[in-house]
Amino acid sequence: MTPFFADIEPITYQGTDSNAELAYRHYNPTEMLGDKTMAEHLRFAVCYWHNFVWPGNDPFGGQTFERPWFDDTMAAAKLKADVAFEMFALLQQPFFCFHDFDVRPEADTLAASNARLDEMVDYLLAKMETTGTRLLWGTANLFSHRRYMSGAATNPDPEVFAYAAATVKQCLDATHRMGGANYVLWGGREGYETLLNTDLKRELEQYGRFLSMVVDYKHKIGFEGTILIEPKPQEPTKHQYDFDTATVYGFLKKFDLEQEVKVNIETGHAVLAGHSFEHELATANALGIFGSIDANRNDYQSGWDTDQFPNNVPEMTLAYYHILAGGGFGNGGTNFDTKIRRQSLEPDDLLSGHIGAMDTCARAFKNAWQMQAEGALATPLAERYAAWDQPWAQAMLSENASLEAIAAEVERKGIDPTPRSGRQEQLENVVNRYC
Ligand code: XUL
Ligand code: CO
Repeated sequence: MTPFFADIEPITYQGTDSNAELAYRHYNPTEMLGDKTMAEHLRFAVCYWHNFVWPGNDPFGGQTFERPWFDDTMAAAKLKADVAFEMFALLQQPFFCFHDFDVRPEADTLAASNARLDEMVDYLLAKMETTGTRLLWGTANLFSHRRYMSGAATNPDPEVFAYAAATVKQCLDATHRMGGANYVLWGGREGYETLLNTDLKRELEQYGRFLSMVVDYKHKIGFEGTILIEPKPQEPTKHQYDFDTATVYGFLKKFDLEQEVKVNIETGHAVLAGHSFEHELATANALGIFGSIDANRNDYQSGWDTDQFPNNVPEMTLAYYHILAGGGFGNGGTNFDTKIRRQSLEPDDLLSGHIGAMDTCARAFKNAWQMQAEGALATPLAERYAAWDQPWAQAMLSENASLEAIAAEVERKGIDPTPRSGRQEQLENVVNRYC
């Protein structure tokens, strides 16, 4: 054991009456909902990067956290892994997620960096074995290093494309070795700052080729996890190609990848795109590409990606409602791509953030489960569309329907629609009853 978390005990479920700082009040991992436990439904994951790598900097100031592993050596990387897995053991969440960059220091050559990653994967695998923590997804950091400043797959320089391809190959191998349930691609630098220096069509073609090769490689090595794209409209890049779920779907369709690739939807990214979280989830369900979530929220005023722990129960209730409506998580899960605030210096601040997040999600999930079970929204929704069940209405949607036939029908029947209330306020009250 490292001294980092001193003698903090594993976090346990203590119920809503508990006043303990470090306890779950709603997340009861073994509680059954239907035929699955809460842990199996929610599939919580803790991210490596914000918790153990981020130094607390912001655009106006540098490091605020002092951690004994903030150092570029392999020994420091191992200490970081020790502490990370100590936190996983305290929280007892089933999964974690990482980038190559998070777990190994960069070396002078790609080959040397890869060797370091391999060594760290062995180290992590041993820890996964002892703690039982599994990998929700692995990913490559194709955005921090200056080589990626103009993109990875979409870079005007083919050498960067090649470097990124070699890196993703390595990270897919690592994820496969670790039994990862998914592999994520977040294209933070796949986009452009100005069209004055950008050939958008060419860059999209490059990206399509790149992603096709990722899918091919996944099949070659027998990786059974899902390849996920994480949409985000901007930040760091002004215009990101993976703007939102609908944009990603159009891109996947163009390159015939819509059966192969799904989306990892992040609360804050949805909001940055001008949507709600549930809009993105419902869109992914409708298009058949829902994969997984990053459940971190933004500050509702600041307008940038603040990666805060979820603490809005109604927002998460609607999110899980849509996830359940789509059949729940398959390979996906609830990842916390979250960071504590830069003033939150104490080790147990890391725990408080996750405990609150897991309780928020558990509470929201139970609400959503109940709403689903009682048809709270599904029944009025079915009623709203019920007229479409009539044969003449269905006929309008059939392949031999035509505008002229419909026009004749309108005349023959004297169709004259009567507007009906959308009942939004009633439905909002229904949701609030569950929250
Ligand atoms: C950035 C973001 C990433 C991805 C993984 O906004 O969400 O951390 O989740 O690269
Ligand atoms: Co994310």
